Amino acid sequence: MKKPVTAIIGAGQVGATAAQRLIEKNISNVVLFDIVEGLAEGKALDLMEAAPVEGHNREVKGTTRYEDIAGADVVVVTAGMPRKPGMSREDLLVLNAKIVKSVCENIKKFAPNSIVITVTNPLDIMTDLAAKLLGFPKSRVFGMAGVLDSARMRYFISLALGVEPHRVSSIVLGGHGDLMVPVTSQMLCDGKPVTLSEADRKAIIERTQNGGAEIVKLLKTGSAFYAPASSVAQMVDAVLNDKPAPLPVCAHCKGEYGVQDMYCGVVAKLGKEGIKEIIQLPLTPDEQRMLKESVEKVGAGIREVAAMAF
Ligand code: A3D
Repeated sequence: MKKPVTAIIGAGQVGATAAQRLIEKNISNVVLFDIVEGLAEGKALDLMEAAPVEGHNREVKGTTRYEDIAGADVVVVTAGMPRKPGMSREDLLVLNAKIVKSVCENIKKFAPNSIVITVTNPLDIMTDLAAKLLGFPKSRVFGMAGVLDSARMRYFISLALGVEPHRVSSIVLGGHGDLMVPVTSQMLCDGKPVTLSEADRKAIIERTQNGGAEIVKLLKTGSAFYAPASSVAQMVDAVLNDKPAPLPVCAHCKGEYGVQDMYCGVVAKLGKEGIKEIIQLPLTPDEQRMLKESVEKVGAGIREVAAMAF
């Protein structure tokens, strides 16, 4: 039986760490691509030299040749520039739109049957752009943000409760930006509803919304990559192995939450064909209002890109 292959475009912090997660968790083989000569090859070799110690049988191939992504089951797009301190996700718009365009042309040519998971920021806008450029069924193109944002929220809730992070579940909906919607009405610990003080609840919303910026500020160069890479790996695993548990992802909506023909962070079941089903959660009026604002902001960004020549 053919071993599943994930192609990762961009061998930077997120791409290379995602490759590490995928092989060390035994999820798939990886083709790691970058335009910088030697970068993907060097990181792939380094990762493979860890295989005897880590004890896995997966392979990573580093390359600068797009031909090598042929036959990939999943393509993860992490090519792009990360945010620098003081830089908004929107500042990245033009820069990353050009990169996503060239990446999509090659995915279309060399991996036309793949499932595409975008990571490049600004996430929702780049996912919409990728879907339009690729022309694949929209169910086969979606973005990673919700798993990461929800993981950050889960961690912050666990700190407030003083419990292990894995016992907490929670969801973040909407765009991957300052207006994302941490759904505090659905927080659970060991499957039971969590009640927090109003001050804690507000602090968790704020810290989650600023989760990416908090790390950018600390690192000073570059942005988060360990948790983003874990989130990518969980999504690839859900796709390749038809995992039944729904995940928060940036998916194409056809009326869910009133969002028409647009990409937005929602909860969805993933599988070999991509997005299998979007699941709508009951939201409080406040959460519905926040989601509407978040969606409007993403819509403005999408229109901005549509009007751009790049
Ligand atoms: P970084 O470590 O700079 O890696 C980006 C890589 O892309 C570099 O190795 C570049 O050489 C490569 N690259 C640039 N142009 C091309 C191209 N045309 N084709 C192929 N490769 C190219 O960045 P990073 O890994 O930290 O972040 C990558 C992207 O993911 C950025 O846009 C980040 O903002 C974004 N990101 C998103 C999230 C989300 O939650 C959505 C989280 C973390 C990072």
